[in-house]
Parts: sequence; C-alpha cells; structure tokens
Amino acid sequence: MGESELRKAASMLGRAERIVVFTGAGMSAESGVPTFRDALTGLWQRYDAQQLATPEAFHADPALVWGWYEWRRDLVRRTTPNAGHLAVAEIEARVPHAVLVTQNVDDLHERAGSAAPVHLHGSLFAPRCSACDRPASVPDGGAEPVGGRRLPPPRCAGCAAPVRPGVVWFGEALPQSALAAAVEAAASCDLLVTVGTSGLVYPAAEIPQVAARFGATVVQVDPGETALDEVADVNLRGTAAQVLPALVE
Ligand code: BV8
Ligand code: ZN
Repeated sequence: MGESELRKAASMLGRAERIVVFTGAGMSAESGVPTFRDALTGLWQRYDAQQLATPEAFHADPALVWGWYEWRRDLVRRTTPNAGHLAVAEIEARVPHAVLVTQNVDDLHERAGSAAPVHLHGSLFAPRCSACDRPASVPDGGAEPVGGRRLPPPRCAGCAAPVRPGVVWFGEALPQSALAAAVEAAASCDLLVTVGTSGLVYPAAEIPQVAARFGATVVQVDPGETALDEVADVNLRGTAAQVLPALVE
C-alpha cells in the first residue's frame, strides 16, 4: 500500500460529511473469526454452503445446521473486537452522518461501540422460530458444540416448531428494512469505505456499486484482490486492523 494512497484516503475521510462503512468477513478476521472464501482458512473450504446455509439444508437436517451455527456463535462469543472495529466506531463518532452497513453476523461492531450497524445478513444472536418468526432466546455458556457436532434446535415457546438461526441463508430475501436503509445511505453518501469483503454475494455487493453510481468516492481496504477493485477509486491493500486505525489517526 503506497503511503500517498493512504494519505489521499485519509484526507477524503476528513472532508466527507456523509459516509458509509461497508464491512465483510475480513473485518473480523484479525479477531479470530474465520472468513468464508479465503483460500486456506475460509469456512467454505471446509464446509459445504449448500448443506449448511440454505433453508433446504435446515429442513433436511435441522440438527446438523443448528449445531454448526451454535459452534460459530460460541466461537464469536470468545473473540473481541480488533483495532479495525474500534477505528470504524471512531469514524462514526467523528463524521456528521455515518452509516455502518455490515454483512457480518457477529456482534463485534456493537461491542466496539458502533450503536446501530445495519445487519444485511442477520445475526448469530437473534434466533427465531422457523414457522411463526417469534424471537427465541438461546442461553449462552451452556454446551459448547464443536465443529460438525449435531445439536437438535430448541422448540419455539409459542408453536413448538424448531428454532432457526437468525441469519439470511442463500436463496432467502434480505431483511427489507435493512436493505432499504443500506441502499438509501449508499445513494446519498459522499464516501463509501468497503472493508474485507470479496464482493461476490448479492444483493449486498450492490451497495458499493450504488454509492459509486450516485457519485460517491469508494475506498477499499482489503489485503487481496476483490470483485470490487474496479468500483474502488482508492485500493488500500492491507488488513482492517492495520489500515483503518492509520486512516483515522
Ligand atoms: C437472494 C449469512 C433472492 C449466513 C450469507 C446475482 C448473481 C449471482 C448470484 C446471485 C445474484 N443475486 C443473488 C444471487 C444468489 C446468492 C448469491 O449472491 N450467490 C453468489 C455467492 C453467487 N444470493 C442470495 O442467495 C441472497 N438472497 O438473492 O434472495 C430472493 C428475493 C426475494 C425473495 C426470496 C429470495 C442471500 C445471500 C445471503 C447469504 N448469507 N451469510 C452465514 O453467515 O452462515 S453469505 C456469506 O457471504 C457471509 O455471511 C457474508 O456475509 C457474505 C459475504 O462474504 P464476505 O463477507 O465478502 O466474506 P469472504 O470470505 O467472501 O471475503 C473475505 C474478504 O476479506 C476477502 O476479500 C479477503 O481478502 C478479505 N480479508 C481477509 N483477511 C482480511 C481481509 N480484509 C481485511 N482485513 C483482513 N485481516
Ligand atoms: Zn413458533
């Protein structure tokens, strides 16, 4: 990453009045949460998305899917926000209008002090009934599922149907209010900072594209090449915990 690129991005950030920060799995990588598509450590290298992250998968084998998500929820509970999450909260505190849009299902932005991240893909911490949508509470600190261990889902207190993870699976619509808020913020911002996302999953990947189309500058923070390289005006090739604190210094 060139020093001048970093300075250029920092000065854009200093001038911007309306900012969107758009984050993906790379944001939490340095906290110890695995990404999805990284060549060696990505979850989809070890697990089959079709067998775990679709409504069909849950229907076919609820205990397999529930156990896998409980393993991820437990893993996230043991991690802490990294310097990148803290820098994002700092951006929000400084900029008059800042909206944080995340594809992540962890709660590390909240724990770093971000008040109201827009969760496009739901949350590991918001399970709900698979039939009537009633929110379900799932106690923490109980059994610690290991990767691949089956665990039958609890039953809804209202209708007794199986409780499901509160995430958006492949083939499911994104929460309408979250998607609308993200599109609206992207269309009206002057700077969008995209962090740690491959830009391959739609419709989330539209968000930086909407910002660019409506005239915003797009800054990307990612150590690798991504599908958003073309959309970005400035590419900062580094990790979230390294680059973001330097941007707000
Ligand atoms: C839908 C939640 C319709 C669950 C996830 C258009 C074209 C082609 C296909 C489609 C299309 N439109 C829709 C589709 C289908 C599909 C899709 O996009 N498929 C793709 C993959 C081909 N989309 C859907 O199915 C969506 N729904 O379209 O519904 C509809 C409409 C109405 C009514 C009914 C239906 C729903 C998609 C939601 C999927 N849910 N997650 C869970 O977590 O288990 S997906 C999953 O990918 C993740 O959760 C994540 O949120 C998302 C994006 O991944 P990234 O965050 O980008 O992570 P990735 O590993 O890919 O990349 C990591 C990046 O970090 C890399 O660039 C790496 O270099 C970088 N990095 C690594 N270390 C660091 C770092 N960066 C910074 N610092 C570091 N230290
Ligand atoms: Zn129910």
